[in-house]
Amino acid sequence: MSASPGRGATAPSLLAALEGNGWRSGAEIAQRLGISRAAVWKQVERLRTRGYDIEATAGRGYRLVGARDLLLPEAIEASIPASHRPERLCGPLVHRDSIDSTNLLAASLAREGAGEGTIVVAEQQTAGRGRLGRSWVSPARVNFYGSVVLRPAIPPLEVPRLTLVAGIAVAEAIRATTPLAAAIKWPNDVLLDGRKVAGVLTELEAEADRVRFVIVGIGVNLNATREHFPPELRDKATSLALAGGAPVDRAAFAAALLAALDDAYASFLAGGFAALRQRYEALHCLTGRRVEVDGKPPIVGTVRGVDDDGALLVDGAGGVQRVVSGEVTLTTTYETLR
Ligand code: BT5
Repeated sequence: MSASPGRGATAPSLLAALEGNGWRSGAEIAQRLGISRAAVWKQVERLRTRGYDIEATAGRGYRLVGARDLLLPEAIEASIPASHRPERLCGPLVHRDSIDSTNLLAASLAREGAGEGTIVVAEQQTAGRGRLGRSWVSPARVNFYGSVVLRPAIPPLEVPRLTLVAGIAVAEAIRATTPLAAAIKWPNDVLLDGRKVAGVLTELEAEADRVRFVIVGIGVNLNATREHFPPELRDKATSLALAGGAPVDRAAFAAALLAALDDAYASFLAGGFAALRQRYEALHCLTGRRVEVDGKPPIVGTVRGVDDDGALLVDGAGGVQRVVSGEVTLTTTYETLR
């Protein structure tokens, strides 16, 4: 994924060569990677500066002592199954230890010409953003924060559908990597037992009828504890570890998420949201629920699902109405959402 067009063409990484916690001689690694022993040493140094603890002993070689579970491109790539060849999200994969917002860096890279499939991930965000000026709590080294650059040939009005596409990918990745029944709350929340575990922020730069680029930003709480959330969020937010009781391998989750997003995005490009509607409905937890959608006037009614354009169908006093944007609240309690 790093600099090559397809993951299949990516050279084997040093991390992959060190996998398994045993000693590997410099000569063995050099041969496997097709590089010199001096180059192996350089790569070891590079990984060390990026948080990996690699022992080096004369006569024995190198040993990976304990990767501090980071979202490094090498670690994410090593977790992607060989059977998954990305169609669109082929990288490069840019990693930052700390950043204001992955969406902002992805947008500036896109303005400088970064291609579709460029991915930015960070260990921490100092100004993580939600929708409408809200913020996204982004503590260091426990969660996933990532943004992808997309350049779809669709009218700007259809871009909000990509939020739903990303929601499918998040919920499917959670279901694929944990026993947890993640559900989507239209349009952009992913919930576990009614608590928010992930959010999607889709932003675009466009001319009147042409999209220049779209940034799809995804935040997923992985190993955050209650203490990582401010008090006002502790009953509304959760993480995979909090809900499932087991810590999550963050790089492996990132790999599953990127593969699911690549897959859902390819279906979207081929058949529009209509091609994904059933997948969305299967994960959507509002259908059949009484809701209120803010607006003037607010719409109150029972959710009948989503249509082929991704609009929420709300059956209220005036018949079924299509909702294309707005905040949806349940008229029953939030905690009952599953
Ligand atoms: C979202 O906004 O749900 C979109 C979140 C997108 C975050 C990603 S992280 C990578 C990329 N870079 C960014 O800067 N952003 C994206 P919204 O629907 O407006 O929800 C925001 C609300 O969710 C806040 O007002 C809080 O109530 C709640 N919230 C904030 N941080 C949270 C967290 N970590 N987990 C759960 N809920 C949170």
